Amino acid sequence: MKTAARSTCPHVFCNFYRVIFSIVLRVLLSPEVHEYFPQLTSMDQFISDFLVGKNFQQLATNFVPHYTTLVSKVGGIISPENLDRLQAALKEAKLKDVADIIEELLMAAENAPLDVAVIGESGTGKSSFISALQGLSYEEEGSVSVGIVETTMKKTPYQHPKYPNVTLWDLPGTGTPNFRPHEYLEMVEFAIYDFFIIISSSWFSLNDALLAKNIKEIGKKFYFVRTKVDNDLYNEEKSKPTSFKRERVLQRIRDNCLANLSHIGVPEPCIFLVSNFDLDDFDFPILEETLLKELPVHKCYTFVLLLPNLSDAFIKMKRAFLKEKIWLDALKSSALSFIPFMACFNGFDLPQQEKCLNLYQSHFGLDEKSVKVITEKLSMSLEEIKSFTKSLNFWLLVQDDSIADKTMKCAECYCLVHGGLPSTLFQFFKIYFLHLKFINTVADDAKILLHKTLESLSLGR
Ligand SMILES: Nc1nc2c(ncn2[C@@H]2O[C@H](COP(=O)(O)OP(=O)(O)O)[C@@H](O)[C@H]2O)c(=O)[nH]1
Ligand SMILES: [Mg+2]
Repeated sequence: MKTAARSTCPHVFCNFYRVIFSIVLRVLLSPEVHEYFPQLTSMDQFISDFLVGKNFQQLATNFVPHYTTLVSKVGGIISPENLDRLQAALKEAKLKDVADIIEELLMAAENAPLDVAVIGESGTGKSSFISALQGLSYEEEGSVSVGIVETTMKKTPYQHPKYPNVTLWDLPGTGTPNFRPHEYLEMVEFAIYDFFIIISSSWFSLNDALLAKNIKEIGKKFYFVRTKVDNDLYNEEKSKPTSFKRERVLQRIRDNCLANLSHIGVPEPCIFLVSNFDLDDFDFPILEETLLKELPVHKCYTFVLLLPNLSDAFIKMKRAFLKEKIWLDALKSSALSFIPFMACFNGFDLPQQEKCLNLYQSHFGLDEKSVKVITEKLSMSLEEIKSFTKSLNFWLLVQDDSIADKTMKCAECYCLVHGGLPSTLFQFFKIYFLHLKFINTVADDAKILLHKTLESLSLGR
């Protein structure tokens, strides 16, 4: 939520409106009506208590246990050290510090550059892997050229189409007989990459192992990705139709790669089997989860957003990160609201809200362009898709009763203590709950569409 000047303050809130507002509140909050009100989550309650100006010492004590329930299993935007900083500032009611720390963390998370190096011989599936990470099909404009034999020794950057701070680097192969890993890493400017992915579609070579050792020595992470396992399965099934067992074939590939890499000197290599044509199958989801666990905290937000919606678990993870961001933004605005003359709350502006919804749709692959691709995949019209989803209708979301109900509930808490509520604060709660509604609905729809797509794929197989 962007900040804008706070136009009204509690002290100058017009008496007339205060009386009217209290009457409306009393009616709305009568026990009969109250029963139907949706419950606030503990995080919503935290924001509400914060704005009321409750005991900050107590809020500081509650902060970390509350925060851990908010984030996904791979963690959140805030590292343990920064959690301590925030908690300390809260405890001493240093609200400007609270706002500054949150601002710093959000800026770092949103602007963190991510540079991924992809290395492998020509033909192993590097370009296909990069396209897959970009979420682009081969035919799409801006996608990487697949099936082109490399003739240069240059590295090629591919900027992610949705997230400009993410660059996927196609690095030249390591296939020369007198390969010198040290010189190679110097040539490709190893320091700029967050991690290296070494790709092979058959055996990993001695050069790959030498490279891995050198990458480790310079303190960077590497992962081995064995592509085209769909081909191996297909060939094996064709050649041994009666004894074919999918898991056994995959285990054999994994064991072979492990034995081969250990033999050429890579201790405990991390190997992921993938098919660039079928990312939700095989080890691609585990690869992404592993990368997330090992990335520095401030880079996780960027990485999570770029992940395609391959499974319920990934959609859940994206939802958790985005909800955390909304919550931190709200906490920052709340902290600033205590500081005189500080701009803190946005007005409720419908076009602005629609833009926000569009952004969340884009994060979950439900933007106009992606929905068009889905309609083609499912052989459905846009109207049919809209009949079982909710997030494609902005007005339906804005007019949702639960947002007004939750806003009233927070307003009640504030009014009980202060006797009235500035209109800017009312709008703040409305925007906060609306954004949470956007995320939950878009994520639910992403799940529904994922399942429909998987169903239609399995029927077509
Ligand atoms: N079956 C299968 N084919 C793949 C896979 N990845 C790439 N390919 C095909 O392998 C060929 C070479 O792929 P490309 O991405 O251009 O490899 P690069 O030279 O390493 O960039 C192309 O025909 C791709 O369609 C995969 O996982 N499975
Ligand atoms: Mg290529």
